[in-house]
Amino acid sequence: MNNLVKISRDKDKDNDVAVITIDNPPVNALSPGVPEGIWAAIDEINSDAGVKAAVVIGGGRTFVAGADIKEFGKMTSGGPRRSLLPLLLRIEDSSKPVVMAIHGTAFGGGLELAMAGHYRVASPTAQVGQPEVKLGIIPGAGGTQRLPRLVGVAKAVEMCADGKPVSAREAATLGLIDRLIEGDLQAGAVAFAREIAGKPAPKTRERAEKLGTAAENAAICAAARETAGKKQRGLKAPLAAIDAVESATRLSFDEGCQFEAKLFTECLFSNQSKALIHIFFGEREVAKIPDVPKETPVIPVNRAAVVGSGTMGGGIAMVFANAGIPVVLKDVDEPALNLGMGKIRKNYASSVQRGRFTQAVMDERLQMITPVLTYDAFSEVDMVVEAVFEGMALKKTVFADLDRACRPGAILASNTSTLNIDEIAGATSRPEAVIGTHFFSPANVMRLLEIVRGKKSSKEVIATCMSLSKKLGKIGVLVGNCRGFVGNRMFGPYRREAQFLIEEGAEVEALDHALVEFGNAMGPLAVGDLAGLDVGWRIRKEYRHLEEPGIRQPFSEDRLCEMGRYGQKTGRGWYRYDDSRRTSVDPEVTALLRKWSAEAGIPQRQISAAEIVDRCIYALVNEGARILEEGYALRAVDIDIIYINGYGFPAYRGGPMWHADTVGLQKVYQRICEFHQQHGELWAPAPLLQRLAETGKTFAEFDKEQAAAA
Ligand code: 3H9
Repeated sequence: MNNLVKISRDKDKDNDVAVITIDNPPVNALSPGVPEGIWAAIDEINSDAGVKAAVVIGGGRTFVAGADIKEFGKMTSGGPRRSLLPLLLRIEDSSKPVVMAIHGTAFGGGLELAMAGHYRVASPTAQVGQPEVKLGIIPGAGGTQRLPRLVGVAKAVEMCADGKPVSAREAATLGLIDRLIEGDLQAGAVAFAREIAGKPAPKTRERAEKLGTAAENAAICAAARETAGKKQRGLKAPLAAIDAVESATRLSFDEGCQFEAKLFTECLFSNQSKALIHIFFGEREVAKIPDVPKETPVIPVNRAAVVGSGTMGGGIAMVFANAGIPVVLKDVDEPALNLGMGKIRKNYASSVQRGRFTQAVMDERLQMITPVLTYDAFSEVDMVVEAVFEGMALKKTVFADLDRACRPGAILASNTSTLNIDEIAGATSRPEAVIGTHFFSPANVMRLLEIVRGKKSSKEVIATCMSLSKKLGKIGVLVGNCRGFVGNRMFGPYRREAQFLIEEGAEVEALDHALVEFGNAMGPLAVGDLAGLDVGWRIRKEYRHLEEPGIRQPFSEDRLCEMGRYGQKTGRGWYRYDDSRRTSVDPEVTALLRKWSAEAGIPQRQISAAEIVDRCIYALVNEGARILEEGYALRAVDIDIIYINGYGFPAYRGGPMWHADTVGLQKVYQRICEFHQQHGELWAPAPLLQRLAETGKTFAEFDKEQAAAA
């Protein structure tokens, strides 16, 4: 044993149950030393005649949350399997029965450890799961072999392929948990251990009653492969996980473990796994703001308000209501407010219909939203999010009103997606209370929240918004106040290149297809149609005076807008849509594009999918590098998190900056230099990219250097 694993005796009179406590905060990961400590504890109880049974429990807030992910990058072969697999056999072969006592989470290697015990008991609030696919790997310590033996092949395939946890209650009905323990888990587990002591101890690896027939399993696995192909398009690990679970039904336990090991190792050393692990840590890193320490006081947000009940405002009101925060929703007149509330009701009703939650939950959430026409109730709220039309004059009027209506100390946030937060703050007498909270559409679904720091936003206001984002189920990323902030500023060059390519001869559908094949959720033109082409058109008109003369500008989208083709909402945009929103290529657009390009004198040519991807994705990378150097994003990983959670960038590529690192920055830089020569100044390489490429460094190394210097 060591300081990570402790052994003690239960306190009651018999003193015959040993309690093995794993104590490796914060989540009891199976870091080096933990498997060794458990092994020594199992040896000790086996050689102690006074011990009849043992309980393994996690110290602190959880059982074991899995293998130590930080160790994965250091692995040269096989990873933590080498210490875990033999340990699990050792536990299963223990002559004294071992009861695993689960609270918090038993994830990944944690659940694999639990399944090697002879029995499992759990607190009703615990969760168990094999989330490895989310890290681009599969269970590697026998999970794909023991889980189907306990819960059957269908459930094991589901749990290993989609990675979602199941509650302890469900696990109990599945046979994965033997008893739920209300109250003191350790006391309940010890009592349970005493009940089973002396009885035959079942070894999971020797059980076969739930493995089913080959024919049943073939159909289950085929259906799972089809689902994974659609829902986790492009990801390799879910398919490997299905193969591994299926092997349990045709191979012996030992052979199945060897097969699992081969697939685990292939996944562990893949680019997909490296990218997904980068995202796992990145999602936690973005919460760390160098000059806003963890201890910064936060303002309790118990009541909120939203101004504007349009698509965004209504969605934001739902976000507060869903998190249990009462919210007043204001609009200018009855018809607008009724329309907004109607949309919210429809939205909730469709969730009830799909079985996401019950009618009672819907009613409760609706009651949290109070529609209002005046600012009277605003004196009671702790935070307001303004979500009116995107225009500076209107925003300033609203903020001046808020300044009068809200109590001192309330946070005044704007959902602007492009406008200057400092200028908006200037309309109030309290710029320190003003901040941007840029939600993404649909606000109640998308995880990203860009939190825009104004020059005078106070640290308390920043800390509150960062911590609130978690409560609202969002991932908050702090960004600086530049035009379009981080996400939309990068999206500009990306969509610009998409239009240029179309104007140079690429087909509408071929362009979107190339980027969907790359892994993006949707192509840029289809995204434009979904969001409404008129949104960008209005913004471009507002900023037209800033365009530099003599620099090529795309024109096709503006022309479509001039014709009233705004996208899905008008039935026509880049594509044509029928009443049920089925999409088809519009020959009229193809003809118009050829005509407009000929008039503009743009030579037409065949454009490959590879060029489409390079032009669009490297436009993101180049702008991302500028943003990073100018300090509007704190880290390259922040940009990656923004793109994955707000713009449908494939997580298995790790975000645009990580993707560029993976391709190699020299290669990316060279390609950008070629585009610079061919297409002019818009492609001038970002100085940071040039510097990193020339010194053989990566964006990830840049992040590390910046952190070390801070
Ligand atoms: C695996 O097990 C493979 C097996 O098949 C074995 C193969 C041989 N390792 O999320 P939080 C850190 S793969 C290292 O903010 P929460 C995390 O980075 C693994 N570190 O807390 C953070 O650090 P910091 C399968 C880990 O309460 C701190 O702990 N398991 C690990 O919101 C707190 O984390 C998983 O995929 C880890 N395994 O959520 C589970 N886990 O404070 C991954 C966390 O420095 N973990 N950290 O930023 C989770 O899902 C959540 O952390 C959990 C707690 C739900 C457990």
